[in-house]
Amino acid sequence: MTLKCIIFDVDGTMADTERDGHRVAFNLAFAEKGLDWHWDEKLYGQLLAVTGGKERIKFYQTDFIKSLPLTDDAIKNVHACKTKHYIELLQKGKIPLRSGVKDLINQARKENIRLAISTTTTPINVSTLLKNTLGENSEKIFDVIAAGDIVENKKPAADIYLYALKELGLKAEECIAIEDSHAGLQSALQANLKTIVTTNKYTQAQDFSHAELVVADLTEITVQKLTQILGENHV
Ligand code: XBP
Ligand code: MG
Repeated sequence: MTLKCIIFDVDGTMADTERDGHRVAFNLAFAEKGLDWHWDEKLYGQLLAVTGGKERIKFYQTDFIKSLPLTDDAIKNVHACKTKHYIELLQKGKIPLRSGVKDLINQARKENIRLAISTTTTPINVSTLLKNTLGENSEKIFDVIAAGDIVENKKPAADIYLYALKELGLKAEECIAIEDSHAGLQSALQANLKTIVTTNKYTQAQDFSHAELVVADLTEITVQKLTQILGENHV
């Protein structure tokens, strides 16, 4: 099969957004909303077991503080405040792309390989990250940006990747997914996508069985390598 599209995850894959981005934004929102919550690096690493910021707040209530001070509407309100703070961090240029991401994107464009995004994060977080790392109109580089609440079930469910494939009009066999976490890998695998994993501090010890390749970053990954991987086990 010819490689037709590379589908990127965002958080932890395109950029190391969690520890110094989302986590900081959550804490700024908690303070602004008068909540005496503080998610330190270690606790946040545990909370990352649940994808989706709103779902993560709910998880913190049920499994950590074991009380439900915030209703679903209140969670939405706190999360909107967090997104505001996260975008400000991105606009200050605080979160660069990870090594190798820009080169791989440029290579794919040169070889007319399509690009897409499948992420759990809120859509405006994606557009702001792209604008502040790849330039004002860089969203147009991606034929499909599948993000956040556009699907009912977040990663590890396959929904976001199945949605992206449908919007792309491509079969899973024509694409490669690039992920950073166990949940993201499961999501891509359940959509029958061959997947490369690029690890980060929060995910390096997770289970990446059935990933085609696990790398520390994308500097070694070329379009040619991805094409080879897609063609392997060619029946
Ligand atoms: C990572 C997530 C997101 C972010 C927070 O998404 O699980 O929820 O942690 O963003 P991915 P929101 O790895 O799929 O890019 O608060 O906007 O959900
Ligand atoms: Mg991720």
